[in-house]
Amino acid sequence: MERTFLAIKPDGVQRGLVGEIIGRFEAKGFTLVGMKLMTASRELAEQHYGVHKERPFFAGLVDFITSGPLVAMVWEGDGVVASARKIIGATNPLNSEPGTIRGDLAVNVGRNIIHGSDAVETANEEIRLWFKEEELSSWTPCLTPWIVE
Ligand code: IDP
Ligand code: MG
Repeated sequence: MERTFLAIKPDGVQRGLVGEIIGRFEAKGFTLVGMKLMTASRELAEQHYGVHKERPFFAGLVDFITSGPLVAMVWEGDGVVASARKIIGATNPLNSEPGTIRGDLAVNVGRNIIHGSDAVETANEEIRLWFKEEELSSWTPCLTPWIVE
């Protein structure tokens, strides 16, 4: 089953939006298979955002993402990687459509409250980076037959 890595960034945690954000993925019908509140080390943040290391915002991004607790999560479901990106919205919240998490809850690209993996392969790498296998639970919600035929 397809899985994606999502993280409610320190701004989302500080703003008290954890429940609101998780609720959107629950209500959609995806399955939560891993979750932890943690403060990321610089090493972890630099690895996670390694693809951006030459960008001018990289140092500030690492400072920000390590500045306090975030909520790291793994969600499961058919098509969850691309669907979660749509639910999250465009990177710059001023361009994110209303109805998306960033479109509804954020205004600044450096404070866009949530991360979501951008492809299945990236998702698998990010899940391995952030979680140990034993931290993930494979389970079938009892509502599944009412959500997936
Ligand atoms: P994504 O989070 O929508 O996948 P990416 O382009 O992968 O967006 O950028 C990773 C993160 O880096 C963004 O979510 C945002 O927090 C930050 N970021 C991207 N572009 C900028 C920028 O121009 N200024 C400040 N931060 C940026
Ligand atoms: Mg990205």
